Amino acid sequence: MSTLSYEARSEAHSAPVVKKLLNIMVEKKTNLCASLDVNTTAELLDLVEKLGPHICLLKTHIDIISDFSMEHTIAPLKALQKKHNFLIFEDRKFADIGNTVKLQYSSGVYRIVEWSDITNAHGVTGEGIVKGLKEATIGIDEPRGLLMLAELSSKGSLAYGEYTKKTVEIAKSDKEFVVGFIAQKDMGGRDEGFDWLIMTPGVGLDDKGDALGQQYRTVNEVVSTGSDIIIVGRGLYGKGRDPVTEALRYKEAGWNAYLKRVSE
Ligand code: 5BU
Repeated sequence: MSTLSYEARSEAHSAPVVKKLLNIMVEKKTNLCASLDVNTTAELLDLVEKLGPHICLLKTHIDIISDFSMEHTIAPLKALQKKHNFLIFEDRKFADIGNTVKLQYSSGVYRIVEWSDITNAHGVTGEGIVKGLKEATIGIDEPRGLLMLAELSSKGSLAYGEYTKKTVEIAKSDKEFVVGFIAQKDMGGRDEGFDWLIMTPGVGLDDKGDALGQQYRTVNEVVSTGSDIIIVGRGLYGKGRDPVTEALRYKEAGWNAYLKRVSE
């Protein structure tokens, strides 16, 4: 795993979207990504307004929003992004042939490529998925990055061993566009000149999991095994929780775990 500081990694990195993200992390002293799986635009914007100052990244599942529109959801979200300085990661988990994912990324109702800095894809369909998604970014002015899904947090996940290794191989096919992994631990690559970002969901300080197969690990566990960005959802906004209080708690835990890792 990387024991370099986020500053050093930003300076050396070749992908503009990674530089941008690492710089935000350094500036705001946070490696917290808020994962906001809420049903309405109002709830989403309200949480983003509150949590914006404490996060480096906002993770969305935009197809959960029942009253979605580019005008009333995305435009105000982009304004909040500008105000609070974070990147957006649509957790779309693309998983089709190159030609289809290119269309899914760029068109339809959501036009994800137009507003989301980062998105992700499964390796199951092979290398064409990276090429297809990359083609959709042609003509987009802002830098875009892709994460490959190397491992999942859920119980019984099939993404391990050989599958994970092969997914890492797919990531090597495009050094500029594939910027890292959704994974539970470091995926190596530094000896071959890759400095992938590891983003980790399934992080919770108070719960062990949920009734539908989610499994939580603590902030210290995931950062000490290589996670660069902690993805926290219901730990922040779950029933009875005050999102700002929790965001500050996870932000501090994440930053301290990072400082500990780089000092060792
Ligand atoms: P939670 O409320 O912190 O459990 O939400 C976790 C989020 O991360 C949720 O949006 C999932 O879709 C997402 N997720 C995950 O939990 N585990 C994974 O392995 C992947 C994504 Br990939």
